[in-house]
Formats: sequence, C-alpha cells, structure tokens
Amino acid sequence: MEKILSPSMMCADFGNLAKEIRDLEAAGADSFHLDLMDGAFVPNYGMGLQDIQYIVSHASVPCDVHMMSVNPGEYVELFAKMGCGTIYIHPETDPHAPRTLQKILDSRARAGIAVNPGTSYSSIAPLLTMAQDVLVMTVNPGFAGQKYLPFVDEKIEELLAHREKYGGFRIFIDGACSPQVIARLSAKGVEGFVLGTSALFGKCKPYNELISELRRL
Ligand code: S6P
Ligand code: MG
Repeated sequence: MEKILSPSMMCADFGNLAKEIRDLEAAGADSFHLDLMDGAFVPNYGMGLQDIQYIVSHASVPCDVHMMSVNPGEYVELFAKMGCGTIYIHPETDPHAPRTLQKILDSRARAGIAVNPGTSYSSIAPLLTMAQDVLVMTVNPGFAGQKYLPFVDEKIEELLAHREKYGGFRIFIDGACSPQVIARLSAKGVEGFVLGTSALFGKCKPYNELISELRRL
C-alpha cells in the first residue's frame, strides 16, 4: 500500500520556513501536518493562525490541521476557508462532535477525528460514519519527541478491522513514528504517518534521502 508521509511542521526550522516547505515538498512529502495547541486542552502552546496561514499559502501539498484546542466547532470554518485539507478535531473536547464534523464537511474540507491514547475504539465508533480520516495518537498530545505507547496497538487493530463497514476512512498515526513503527504498521494496512523527530527532523541526512528510505520500507 502507498504510504502518506506527512511532516509535522512544529518540528521544522521556523527561521527558514519557506525553505523547509520547499525542501520537504521536493523530498516527496505528501502533505503537511500542522499542530494547533491552545494551552488548555494540552499543556503546551503551538502554531497560531499566522503560522498556519503562512504554511497553507506557501505549500502546494495539502495542509492538515490537528486542532488540540477546546471548542473546535467555533473555528473549523476558519481553517476550511484558509484552505486546509483535513481538519482534525478531538472528540474528547467536543460534546457535539457530529455537529462539528458536519460543519467541516459542509465547508468542503476533509473531516477528521484525532483520538487520544486513552480514548477507546467503542467511544469513537459512532463518529466513524462521518470521519474521513482518523488520527490515532500514539503519544499523549502536546509534545514532539515522546515514546510510543504500545497499548494503542489494540485500538489500531480495531480500526483496521472495522473500517470497511464505515466507508473506508484513512488511518494516520501521530506520535513517535520511527522507521520501525512505520514498517510494522504499514504492513498491517495503515497508510498515513506523521513524521516528527523520530523519523525526519534533526537527523544528519537530507530530507530527500530520509523520505525515500521511509517510502521503501
Ligand atoms: C504532538 C503532535 C504531533 C507531534 C509529532 C512529533 O502533540 O500532535 O503531531 O508533532 O508526533 O513526532 P515525534 O516523532 O517527535 O513524536
Ligand atoms: Mg499532531
């Protein structure tokens, strides 16, 4: 299966952002992953509207926004208007997630749900008819450079086992996606991987070599 490799831009060099975007696209990045953090839903701040707008306007691949913020329903249309690809909301912070997903669909972006490590498959199953993309967090959201949480594997298996029934949503993995994790999960049928410090940023090799190696796994 073709892999969708999506660099996590909070790990990029913000002093050279235009060059980072160019280099990553030239290296074969399929999309960009943009982490919005509000200091309330997660204990960190990250990427504001200007950062997201800048990347969306300079990129030619889709830019997906991962909203780690309370009240996502208030803001999804803003990101759709900006031209974001998938808009991921966390159902853990949205009691009306179906309404918010419908808003995303109505504004012609892709509707996504991002799922914390501690959130069970059964609690998100009702949303799977609406979600086109499911972002499975394999670390607690908020920071790059954490360790993979192996207990999340069971939920990945459940999603893989049920996805046809729900119209074939795509599965993306976010958190500690190392080459080993990517090889193991792509063999099982997972297509999407968010690339942070475990596979792409802060390495001694150029992006094009790293991405080609990941593609061949
Ligand atoms: C974490 C965020 C992620 C990270 C990414 C970093 O809250 O949602 O998208 O940026 O997981 O990757 P790594 O390989 O450093 O864990
Ligand atoms: Mg993320």
